[in-house]
Amino acid sequence: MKASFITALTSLFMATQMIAAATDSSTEATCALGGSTNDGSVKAKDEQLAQFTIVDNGGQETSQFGVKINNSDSLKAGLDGPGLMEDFMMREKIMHFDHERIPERAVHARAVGLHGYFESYGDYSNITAARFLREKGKKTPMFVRISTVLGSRGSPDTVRDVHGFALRFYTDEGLFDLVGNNVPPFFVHDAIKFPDLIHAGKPQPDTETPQAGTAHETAYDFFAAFPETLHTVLWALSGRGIPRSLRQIEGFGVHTFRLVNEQGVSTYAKFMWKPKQGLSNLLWDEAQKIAGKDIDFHRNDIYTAINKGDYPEWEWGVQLIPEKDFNKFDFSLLDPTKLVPESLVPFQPLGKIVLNRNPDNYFAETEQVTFHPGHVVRGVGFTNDPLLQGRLFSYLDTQLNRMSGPNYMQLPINRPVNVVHNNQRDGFMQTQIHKGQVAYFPNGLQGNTPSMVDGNNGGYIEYPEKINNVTKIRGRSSKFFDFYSQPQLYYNSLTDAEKQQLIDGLRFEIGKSNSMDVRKRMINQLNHVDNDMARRIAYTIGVDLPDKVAENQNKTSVGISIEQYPKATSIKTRTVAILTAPGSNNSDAQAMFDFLEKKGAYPAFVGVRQGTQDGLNITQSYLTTSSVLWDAVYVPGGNKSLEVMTSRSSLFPYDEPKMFILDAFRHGKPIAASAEGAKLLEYAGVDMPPTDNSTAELDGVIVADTGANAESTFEAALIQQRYWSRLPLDSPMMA
Ligand code: HDD
Repeated sequence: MKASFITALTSLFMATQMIAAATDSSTEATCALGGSTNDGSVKAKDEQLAQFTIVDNGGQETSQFGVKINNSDSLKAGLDGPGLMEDFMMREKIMHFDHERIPERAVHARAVGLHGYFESYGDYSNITAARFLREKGKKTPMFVRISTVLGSRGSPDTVRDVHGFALRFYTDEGLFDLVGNNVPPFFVHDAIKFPDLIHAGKPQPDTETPQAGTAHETAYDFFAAFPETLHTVLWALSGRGIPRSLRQIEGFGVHTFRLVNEQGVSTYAKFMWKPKQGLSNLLWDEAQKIAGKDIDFHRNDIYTAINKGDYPEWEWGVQLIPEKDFNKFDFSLLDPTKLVPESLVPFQPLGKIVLNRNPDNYFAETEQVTFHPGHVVRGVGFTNDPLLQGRLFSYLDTQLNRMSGPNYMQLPINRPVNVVHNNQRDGFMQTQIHKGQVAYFPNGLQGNTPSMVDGNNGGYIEYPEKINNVTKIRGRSSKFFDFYSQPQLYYNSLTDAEKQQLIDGLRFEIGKSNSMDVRKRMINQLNHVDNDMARRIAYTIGVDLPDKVAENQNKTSVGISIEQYPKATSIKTRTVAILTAPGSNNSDAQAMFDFLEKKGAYPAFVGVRQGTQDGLNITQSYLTTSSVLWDAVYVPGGNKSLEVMTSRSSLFPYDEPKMFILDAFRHGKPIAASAEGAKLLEYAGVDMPPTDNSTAELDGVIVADTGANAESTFEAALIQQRYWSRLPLDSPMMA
């Protein structure tokens, strides 16, 4: 028997028992898989989860079978004597501990899970029969899990990787799981290649290195041999792979799905969701440092914003393509390595996602949630995308490995909010007590119930796609074999600074391969995308600069560049470190703090020691924090404090205040200082704005006397978030 699953369901069972004891009416609420009979109101899921929530605070310790106990010492034959076999308290406690872990996900093990809701902007019954999209203002509860792909559960948040972005809608007609990523294409055409892709990217089997990334030989050996991967490799190696915040990423359903309306009309749909917080990414130098300074950086960022009531929001919608236009594009809609450029088919928002509650328990919710692309509701259907078809098997199968039995959909986080009836029975950790002698269909004894409902009467609509005259074959249609047009489109659509980041990312990753053959083969592939890019990379990784083999078609699309993405409209949630030392001008420092806080930013004072200093509440010391953890820096005045900050001492073993400014400068972040505070900027050697009597600003470096003017200039810089112009570009010699 698989104890981990038993353990989880034992507590679920106890919770149900407690509720049953507390309220007589609970029998109805918990009798059928699906629990609550609520019709899908936005609170339905929270109410259902509350039935299983236990607060131990203030309670008395009991064993799992409910007996009050004292298990702080084991039972012995005398104080110095041997332990006794009869010690049921010890056996139970240690047995449970021994079985606390379940297998981590084969991919996407590292994640954060969040509750929220979806709100429909209107009635979309013209395109889909899905009820959650058929009424303006209708809210549907959601659970969302955002993950990295390759790292183990304990790997750092800021490794470079594609990010999983799995959405679960608890609609009132069943679960809809959209198990997507933060980039629109996927690496391979066909699910049968997925194990190869993951084996190449995961730590190598001989040494189990490296952890959580593709910067190694086997990954590029595979990419170089399999050019369909190139498009997604470019997305992952650009800023998209190292987001600044999980609140500032896009989401994509990747595959072409179908939406089917009540009349049976199907429209192809590419799902995508766009953050209202804007898009933003880290620089590789930051990402690597953050991985050491705050391994949980992304989780902390999103938990904090939600705890403070700054709920992240995404516009969720579709690109729609009529059935008749299936062959309209020079790529196949069934090819998941291609995107549909927004310049060809615009994004149409259908509603918004709001994430507004952090989970109560990581394991019960984020770890035990079992997403599955096959969880679709009436009005949503699949296409013949060969990657999607394989996924429909994999996700069910993998949950059996993680959950050790087929009843995992009874776990609180997995239950739909509508009632479930079927003839599935038994299995490990069955928690439902199905009454009656009938567990089959058709039947006479139970009036042929649970009855079957077809698509015309509220049941799932099977789209009657015609599949005639086909030959069984292992292969792909010819359009799948254009490997380079979309990587080119992607590369062309980036700004110069973004191209540089991508090139630097590729230099880092390919350069980590010891095999010169792998490096050469990879440059050969990249040369089919863009000769200039390939040469700039080749220059630094010891490969001969390749001659041009392909013309760049110079096609571009909107919606690709992060730098050109619409900015957030306020400075809400921007983090600002205010650097102080004994003698800081506290009214200057406090005034900036108050201004930023009023505007919704998250300022904090950094000082030589935590506690109160000159009336300021110092929450971070130079040793507990670091420049890379902040969006921006402010240096208030105070001649004495600046003397301290610009001299080496045991308080700053590594010249921390100087490095704070220098890192912020090199990373293109807004830096502001009062006229006195500017001494620290000079000491750090950053490019200073021209001096005059008013606020002076140069590429996000702002020097001013205190006053409203400096504040509003700083505010504008914080909205800008990063000054790409400060980041160096390659010199022409490399090409
Ligand atoms: Fe997958 C997990 C996204 C292709 C097999 N995948 C998983 C998760 C996300 C994705 C977000 C984490 C879900 C969660 O948070 O629990 N996967 C994708 C996307 C793909 C994709 C966007 C391409 C469009 N995946 C894919 C293929 C296969 C898998 C082709 C297998 C043939 N994926 C899995 C899995 C996982 C998984 C092994 C691991 C844990 C889990 O399912 O629940 O079954």
